[in-house]
Amino acid sequence: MPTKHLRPDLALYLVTDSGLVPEGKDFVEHVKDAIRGGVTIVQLREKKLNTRAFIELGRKVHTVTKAAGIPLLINDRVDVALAIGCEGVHIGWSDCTYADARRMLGTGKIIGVSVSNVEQANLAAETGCDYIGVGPIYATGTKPDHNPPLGTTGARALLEHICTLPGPSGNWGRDVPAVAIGGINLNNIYYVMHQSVSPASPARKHLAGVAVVSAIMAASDACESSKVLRKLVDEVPPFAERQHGQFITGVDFSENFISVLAKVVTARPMVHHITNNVVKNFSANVTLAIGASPIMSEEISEVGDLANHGGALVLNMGTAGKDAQPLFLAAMRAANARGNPVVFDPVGAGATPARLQFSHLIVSSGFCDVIKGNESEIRAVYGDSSVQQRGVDSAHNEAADPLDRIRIAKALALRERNIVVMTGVVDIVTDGVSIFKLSDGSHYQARVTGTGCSLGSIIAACMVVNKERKLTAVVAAVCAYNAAARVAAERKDTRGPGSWHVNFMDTLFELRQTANPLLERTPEGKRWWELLYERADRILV
Ligand code: 3NM
Repeated sequence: MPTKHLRPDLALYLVTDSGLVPEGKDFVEHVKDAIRGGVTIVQLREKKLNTRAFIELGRKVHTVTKAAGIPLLINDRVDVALAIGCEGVHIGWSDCTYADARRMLGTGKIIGVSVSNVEQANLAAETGCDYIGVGPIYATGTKPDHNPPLGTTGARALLEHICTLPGPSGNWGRDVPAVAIGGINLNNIYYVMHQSVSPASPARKHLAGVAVVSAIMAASDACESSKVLRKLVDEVPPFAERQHGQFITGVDFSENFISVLAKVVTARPMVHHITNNVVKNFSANVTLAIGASPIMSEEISEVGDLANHGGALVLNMGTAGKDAQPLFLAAMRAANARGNPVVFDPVGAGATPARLQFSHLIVSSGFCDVIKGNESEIRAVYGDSSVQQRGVDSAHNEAADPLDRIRIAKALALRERNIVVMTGVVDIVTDGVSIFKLSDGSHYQARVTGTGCSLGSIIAACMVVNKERKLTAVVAAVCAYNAAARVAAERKDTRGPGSWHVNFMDTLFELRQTANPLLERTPEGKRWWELLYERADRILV
């Protein structure tokens, strides 16, 4: 085999398990079909075969892979690889050592190593192996004795660590191709590929591809499954089509944000809400007032059809119990698959372990374009263990450390590659690169239930009509909401929360026709919005 295989294409890496092939299918034909579908490298992993049978099977598979011009590796068994004369081996930490494998195979063969944690990464770096398999990303029944799952967050942290390891070449960690493995299938490839890398990290490391066993071996049509998987690996996910974290200048922002509300009226986007019982009516009315179209369905069988309308999705876990999880996940995945913006409101995430777990499940199972919450909720989603909320109100005192609020919002946005809205007396909106500090609205917002949750509705509607500039859309939405709250509070006929509520709705309705209040200054002469920092590298927090 030519040496090009020393830098193998790991885009779709098939690891075999003949025990999973559907009844009536021939194993070698199944592998051949998978290669026709787009598999770029094969690892023969057969734990139950004796040596002779393993070699015989290996020879047959090698004929197929050679014909296709792709490498064949053998799991664990260097002797089998030598007997077949294939392109290399993959080893774990109970198999023969890298040094022994290299001595036996020589320099012209590929040796890949499994990496599940920092210790193994450090050891793998010392070997200078040709590629690494990082996993398991998710729990999997295919390897019952697997290490604890990393999730996309754990994988990202591990990849960033690997990126910094010099290894024998000095650049080993940056250059070594990494493939993710464990529980990967067509429902989660997008997230694995997209969220395991943080674009703003100085030590970012992209995955070279994914490795799968059951998603291909157990498929009734290996060619078709491989085609779909390969397409998902190669494609930019619909939810990530627009570049995240572009610098926004004050001028760029001013020129675009006023038009956002007008576009909502023209396009009348649908906003599918899965929200809490307390605010359904209010949120539906806010959505109507700004000119968008609300739907409050909680029917799991129609999430795909609703997503086909191309609107946005609001997920608010305010009163959601464990039973609601499948609905939340199905709706999020349907929206993600179509690139519809998703706003996640982790209500009370820091209040109980069940809510915390729910919020982490949502964030790790899909892509939320916006995570909107008060300081305690954002801290909880970020993983700050000092958070203990009482009820759903924030337990944090904003004045205590305003820079720390910004630091957390920015860190979460960078980690999730999305936009974070941290509400409070001062609202922070950031994509991790540009950071906006937004003027407060009215004290009535804290006195009328649903005002926090319904902010998600307007954010969602504005993003649908401004997908190219999501951050501008989100800032415009929050500005408009706060401006309406303030203008309503200042009306002469506002006597308390009840009349404010009515006037707030009217003001939102008026804003959609003329966004003029947003062009004016607040009564203190401030702008409604203030661009705090324009570039992440200039941010000291
Ligand atoms: N190695 P499936 S997980 C072979 O974490 C293997 O190193 C793993 O199977 C690791 O794609 C795994 O069916 C099994 O989940 C992956």
